[in-house]
Amino acid sequence: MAEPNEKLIDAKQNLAKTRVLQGKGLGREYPAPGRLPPGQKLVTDSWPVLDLGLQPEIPQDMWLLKVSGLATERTFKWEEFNALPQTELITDFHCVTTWSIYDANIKGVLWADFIALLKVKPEATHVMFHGYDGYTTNLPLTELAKPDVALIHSFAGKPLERVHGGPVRMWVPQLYGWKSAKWLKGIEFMPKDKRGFWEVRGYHNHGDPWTEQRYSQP
Ligand SMILES: Nc1nc2c(c(=O)[nH]1)N[C@H]1C(S)=C(S)[C@@H](COP(=O)(O)O)O[C@H]1N2
Ligand SMILES: [Mo]
Repeated sequence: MAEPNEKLIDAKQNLAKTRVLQGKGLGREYPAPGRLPPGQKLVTDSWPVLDLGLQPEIPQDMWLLKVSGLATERTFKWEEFNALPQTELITDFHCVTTWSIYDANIKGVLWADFIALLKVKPEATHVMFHGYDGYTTNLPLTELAKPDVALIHSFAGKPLERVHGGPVRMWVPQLYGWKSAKWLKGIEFMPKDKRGFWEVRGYHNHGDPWTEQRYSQP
């Protein structure tokens, strides 16, 4: 089994440490006027790829999505997932490493439609998303309730490429990209917050691009 690229992870973690004091509070105007969040650069010729040095290959018919924690346990296979109501969206997407893309045309199952199928216990307040590469990222249910949050499988009318997290990834476009887990494997409902992979390595716990919540003290 392949291992994450430790050097790459260390480099990003160190960057997060040196950047803690930048961003919010240094006299920039918040929120910045216009469509591009502060400190971001628009990329128009490509969609960059970010990962831990692993790009797991999960054929559609092997892909399983497990719901666990404070919800009735369920496992979705591709056919069941694909039979759920499908929505097409166009959103922007912003990565903490400063690239942004506009008008990503994506398709999948809205979080609102997905969660409506589950029996989530009232004590659940947060969710941990798990990827097939071992990646995790945490989100509050309040943030997931926002529009355009979805479990997606297509981009620009084609199946989501493996490098971008196919067969299925999360899409949480109002926050920095690290909150959108690729190669989605598990959705764990939690009674309180708990930091995920980058959140314990110096990334901000929330990750709002408009107020540049890039890095933070643990
Ligand atoms: N499973 C998994 N999901 C992940 C990551 C990862 O390493 N593993 N990287 C995150 C980061 S840091 C970003 S910016 C986005 C990038 O998505 P992209 O590679 O499709 O542009 O995926 C996020 N989701
Ligand atoms: Mo990122």
